[in-house]
Amino acid sequence: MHTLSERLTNYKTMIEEEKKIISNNEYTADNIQVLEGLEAVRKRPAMYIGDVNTRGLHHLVYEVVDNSIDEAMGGHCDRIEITILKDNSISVLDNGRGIPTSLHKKENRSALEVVMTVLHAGGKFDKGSYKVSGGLHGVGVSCVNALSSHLKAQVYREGKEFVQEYSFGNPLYEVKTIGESAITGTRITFKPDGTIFSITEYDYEILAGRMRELAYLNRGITIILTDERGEIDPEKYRRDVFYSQNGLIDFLSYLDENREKLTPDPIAISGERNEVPVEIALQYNTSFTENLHSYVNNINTHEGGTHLTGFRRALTRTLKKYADDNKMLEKLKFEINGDDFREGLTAIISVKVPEPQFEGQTKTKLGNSEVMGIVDQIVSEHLANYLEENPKAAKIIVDKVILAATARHAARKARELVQRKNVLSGSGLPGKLADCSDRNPERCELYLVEGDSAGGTAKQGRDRSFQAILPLRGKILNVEKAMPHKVFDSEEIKNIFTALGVTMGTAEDSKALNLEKLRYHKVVIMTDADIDGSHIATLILTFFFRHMKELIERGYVYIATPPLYLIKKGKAAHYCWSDEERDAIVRNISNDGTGVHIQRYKGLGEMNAEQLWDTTMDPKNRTLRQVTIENGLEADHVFSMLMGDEVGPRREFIEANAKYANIDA
Ligand code: 0RA
Repeated sequence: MHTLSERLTNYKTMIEEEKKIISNNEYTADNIQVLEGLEAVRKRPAMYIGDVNTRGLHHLVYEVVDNSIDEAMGGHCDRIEITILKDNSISVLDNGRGIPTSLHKKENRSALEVVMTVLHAGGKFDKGSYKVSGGLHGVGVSCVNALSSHLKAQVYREGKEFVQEYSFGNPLYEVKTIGESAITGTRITFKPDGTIFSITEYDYEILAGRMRELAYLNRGITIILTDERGEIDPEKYRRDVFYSQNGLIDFLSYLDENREKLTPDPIAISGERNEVPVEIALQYNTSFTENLHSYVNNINTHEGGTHLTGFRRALTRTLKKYADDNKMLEKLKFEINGDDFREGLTAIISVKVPEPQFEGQTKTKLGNSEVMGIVDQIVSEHLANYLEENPKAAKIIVDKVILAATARHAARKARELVQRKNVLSGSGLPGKLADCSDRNPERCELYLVEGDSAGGTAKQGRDRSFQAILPLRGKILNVEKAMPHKVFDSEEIKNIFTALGVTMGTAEDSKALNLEKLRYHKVVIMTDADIDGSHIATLILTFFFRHMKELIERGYVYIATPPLYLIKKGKAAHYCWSDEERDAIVRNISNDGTGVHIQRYKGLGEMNAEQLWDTTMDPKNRTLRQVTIENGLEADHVFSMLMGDEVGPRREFIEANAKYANIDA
């Protein structure tokens, strides 16, 4: 394992490698960039941290915290404090050994300065040096320095406090000793460069989500997040302490908090082969969704990869063998397939790989082929033992698998019936759809509208060249709770599928959407601006999240925002979307408060076609909220909570988020 400390000693070798490459005449543009140092990061920041928007801004924090996590994984540190300061600077303090400040012989300057100002990882010359935790790009703290208008490094070590400050990555003075210290550790405080980032305000929830995840993935570390903006009174600072004693097992209970467990205890698997430690927690619940989360070096591998394949194979093979050996499948009249073994399964898979190869569109798919066999072997062994030792739980799990296979069989029949009917009914489009005339999906919009009456208004108000309307009757099916084949029975859901032009996923592979024939690139959910309306919007979103996730991932799903008030004085009319806006307008247009008429829109039905067009559908005036999945874990947690059995938390959440604010979290 190569932590920052080892990287420092590797540094000499890296320089020598660079020289070798230069003398071999392989001096390409890429290599020059590395040699140029931090200037390269400022020139092309997105290449190093992904983007210069919200994601990149938060990535800076992860990059710094990762170094402290590395120190903790080496057993030198157990506490990390992250503070958002008043001016949106970030301070990260750990109680590790402190970054060495002694003279780096080769460089003839302090090791601290080398760490802070020399670009290490991510390039060719970084072979063999990896970070166990590692941000997505693993670019190191020098990148953060390059992208900060100001950074201060404080080191507590050898009984002293050392300090060095930088401006845009350049040291302002040599490392100096400024006093004594009874503690050891490192504090990095930085202010992201406002000329590079389009957004400079930190989002507490985004940081909290990642810190919670890190605490679960690295048991025993206390991670404290504090927000010092806002309140003047320090007692009221927002603050969370993330700590997990049992790691992935705790993570699992958090994820499945709102699901009903099938067996009382989760299954924990851990082992190590060829310097690849593997840790897994899994548990079956009564839901019908498969919920797998995988990590490599603390990075969420959204696109899966070899570790996940190894896990799936071992799970299927081991469970199948156990069921066969115990003659539990004899009465079954049809084949069981891999998906059946994962219905209602929540699992977290965390591996540490010395030299991870990341592939895929978002570079979150593990490519190292050796990892597949390692995970497969460890899972097979542990799971086989578990099943032998826990026959009661084993029986419950196998019964669940049989139920899944049976339901899948029923679903296929239902789907075939639907498709046959569609072929018979001509165009195949739902009768309730008022389609648009344009046929270019990139220009076309489909409005999913709550209720026939609002649907009628929308049909009159729309621009029929590019806007299509599909009215939905009342509450659509709660896919979180319904058996999978019910999804194919639901009239409203069938209509959504057929209007969109995508084939309904097979139950064997419900996630393989065929978007080639997608007829609209904007799908707009339009419901009343009240609790019922937000519940309906959430039902529709849950359906998209579970059955058409790709639509959300591509940014095709939106929520319309009808106004809350119409304010009239004489002939002048103003719409407003919040109470504050209403008050401001009333103050503006009336000196005496007389002659002002305020209408509160309770539903879309209270607007006429022209008003609906003006406020909510006209691309020139409307505000559409794009639905995104920033954090798949949090999204899953929210949906399982909103749509699950527990009524209490749902009500609270919906009331607190009446504008659906957290659904696009
Ligand atoms: C290299 C060597 C040593 C500590 C660290 C790096 C270190 C780096 C960071 C970054 C954030 N927090 C950190 N804590 C420690 C120590 C080597 C030794 O003392 O022998």
